[in-house]
Amino acid sequence: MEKHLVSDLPKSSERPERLHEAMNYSLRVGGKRLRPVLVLASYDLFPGTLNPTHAALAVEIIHTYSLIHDDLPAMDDSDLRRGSPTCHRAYDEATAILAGDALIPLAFEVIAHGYRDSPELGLKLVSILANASGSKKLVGGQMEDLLAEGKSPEEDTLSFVHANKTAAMIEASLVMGFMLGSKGQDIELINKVTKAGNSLGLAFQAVDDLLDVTSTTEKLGKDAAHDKEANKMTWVNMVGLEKARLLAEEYTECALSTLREVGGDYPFLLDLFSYMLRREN
Ligand code: GRG
Repeated sequence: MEKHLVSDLPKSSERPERLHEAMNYSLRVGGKRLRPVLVLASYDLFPGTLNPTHAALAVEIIHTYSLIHDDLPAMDDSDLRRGSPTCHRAYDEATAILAGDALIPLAFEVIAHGYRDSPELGLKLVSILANASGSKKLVGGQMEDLLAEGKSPEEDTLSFVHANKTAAMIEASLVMGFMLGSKGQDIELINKVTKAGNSLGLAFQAVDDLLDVTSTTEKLGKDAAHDKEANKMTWVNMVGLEKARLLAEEYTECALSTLREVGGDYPFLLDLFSYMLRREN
């Protein structure tokens, strides 16, 4: 993945250099690469003949754009991301906006080019990624998250935000990887993978909420206690630490049991799901 993040991106030396530098900066500065690993591991459940790397790269590109824009002064106004200055701090606000903007079409270009010999599948992947990152999912979740700041917690809003801002991209990662594999046409299995991805995404967000209050800025590579300061609606604010931890465990358990129903070569993914519950950043 790291190799492709170097070889498959516009070079920083290409004009406009500042824009390409900023795009490369945010993509290479770090990050767990969780979503691309989910794409690759989901493909490995029932491997086929197609290369899942392009889909994995596209998902990480969209995720990175969303982080760049989320960090902007108009949104979370964060100084630190992936252990380094945020894009607008390392460059400037206009460059960060444009870097995020340019990453969106790049992701779709990576898919269109990578799967040009399997156009039908390529179109399905474009559609899944566009849907997961669009106004009803990622961007919609972000909108409701911003609208909810400072308001008293409501379960309906919290569920909407978590399902769409966070879980949709995690779910899409698993589904895209699976669809590239040899059982990628099996609707029943796709539905199970979707369910596992949704549960995993909700568990991921519950852990994210917990880490915001239990971890440090150094460990997280982003500002700790940020949710509290911004008066964000989180599980911790809503039900407290203990119950938020229980929720994370329940969602993880659901993801694990659904994954077992999917079958295939799942030991790595099972370990990854469990690690995600124990993660420290
Ligand atoms: C600006 C459209 C738009 C959306 C922003 C990414 C995002 C939505 C908000 C970031 C804030 C946040 C806590 C989101 C939920 C969880 C999440 C996506 C965390 C970041 O993902 P990680 O931990 O990050 O996988 P790395 O850096 O490891 O890739």
